[in-house]
Amino acid sequence: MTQTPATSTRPHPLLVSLGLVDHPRVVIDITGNETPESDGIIVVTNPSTGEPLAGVRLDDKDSYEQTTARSVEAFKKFRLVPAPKRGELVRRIGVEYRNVLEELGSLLSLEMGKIKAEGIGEVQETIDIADFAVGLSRQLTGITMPSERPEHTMKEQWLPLGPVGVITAFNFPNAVWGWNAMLAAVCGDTTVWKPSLLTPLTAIATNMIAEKVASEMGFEDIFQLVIGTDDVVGETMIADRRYPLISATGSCRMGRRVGSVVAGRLGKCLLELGGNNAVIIEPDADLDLALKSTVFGAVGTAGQRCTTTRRLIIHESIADSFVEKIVKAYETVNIGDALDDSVLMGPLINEQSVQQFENAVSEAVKQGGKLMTGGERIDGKGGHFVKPTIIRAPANNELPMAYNETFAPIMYVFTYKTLEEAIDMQNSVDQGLSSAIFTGSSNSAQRFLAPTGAGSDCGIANVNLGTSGAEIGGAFGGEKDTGGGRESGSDAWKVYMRRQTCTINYGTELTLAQGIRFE
Ligand code: UN1
Repeated sequence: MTQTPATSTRPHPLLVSLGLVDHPRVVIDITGNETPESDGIIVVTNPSTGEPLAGVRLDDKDSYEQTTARSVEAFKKFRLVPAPKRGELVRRIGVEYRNVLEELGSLLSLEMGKIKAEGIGEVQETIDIADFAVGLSRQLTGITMPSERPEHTMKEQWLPLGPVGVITAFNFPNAVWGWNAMLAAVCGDTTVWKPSLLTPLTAIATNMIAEKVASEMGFEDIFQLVIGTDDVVGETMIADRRYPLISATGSCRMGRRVGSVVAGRLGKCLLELGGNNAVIIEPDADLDLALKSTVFGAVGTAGQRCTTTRRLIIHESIADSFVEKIVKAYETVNIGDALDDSVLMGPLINEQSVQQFENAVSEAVKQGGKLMTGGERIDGKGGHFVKPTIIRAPANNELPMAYNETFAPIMYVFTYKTLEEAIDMQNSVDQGLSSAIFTGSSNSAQRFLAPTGAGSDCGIANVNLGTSGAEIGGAFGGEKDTGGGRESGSDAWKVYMRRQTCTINYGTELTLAQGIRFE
């Protein structure tokens, strides 16, 4: 852990108003020298200023064990509660988040560095999924099917699954838990959440609210947290058979590890991993719309969404003029403290991210990429700021660096002649999360969405809107190295339940399937 200076004696007002200063995990008086190894405390810093915010006490193997055991016991009771009543719990949680929307969103921005509008938007996303889950609590429906046997009926029912282990990344420290925990709760499951060590304060504040509502309704230990290192907590959790489902969001490298360990014990995994998302722009597109959407997709959250637009694939006839416009737009982006209302782009999460950004830029330029704007860190502001960056691939479109997902605001530009070539280029990366096309032609839009599967190979495919900012009502996730999981809306709830096929004989005869006679 890097050393940070001591906190000022006064905690940040948001830590006071959200009750974090009184939380047993939160340590306000820190020296800045604490490390997870020596003291079991991690120091959380504000990425906009580099200043420490507070210390957070970490779990060890014993406390992990106690939390998991409590979750198992709580599940046994919670599954007995009727699903619409579980929906009532989630409804009340949604109300509580509405009451602290601005404060919790601001804390998220303070700790993670996304601008306040996005911080508040993220908490809104949790409120939205809570509302969705409330309705769902009366719609966890199975189907019936005709039996081939006389006087028999068949049906499917969906049953609570068990404690769900939820592992989340720093970039969505509230909503990704919300997607999982709100659905899991109406499905009758308990949740144990392992948040990123870069954003534990948002996790503590978020979970504390859900926990309080649950306890008030007599449902203790439904929502719990384990905060710890990957070695101590992460590895133990993914190998733990008491979690029938591990839902993990993060890098492809992390997903490979989680996927293989959970598969090794034949558990279920829901993986939402990296993206290398592209926008295709056709010559007949509404270019103003394409411009605004692409800037939001590439620069929003300082390029730290899994849905960030990382590649622009533009028709050669409009490439020069469009790139000129987008470079101009980039140069007007106000960069600064995430909590300053006039700012459009906040910092990267830490110094390591800034270094990864710098390495990616210099590597891409070495490979023949042309730096159109940005490409450098901004010194003198205290935080981890970089300039939003556009790098144009050489005329032969060969730029190996563009195959990597760098969690930073770098967009690579490629050109094409035919739509087929553009779609191939888009699909040529390892990941398959989000994709978009801007076009005025319904023919091109349909080819991009072709039901044959010959269009976009991503889990998300948009027409005339960008790659990021999905609504909660649809299933969220992607194919290939993105991990194949689906969270949030549509029928994503099914992964939090187990399916049971039930055949009932209401007659008195034994009739065997497949016409087998056994007399
Ligand atoms: C993520 O970056 O892990 O579609 C999630 C979006 C957001 C969720 C992003 N609703 O950009």
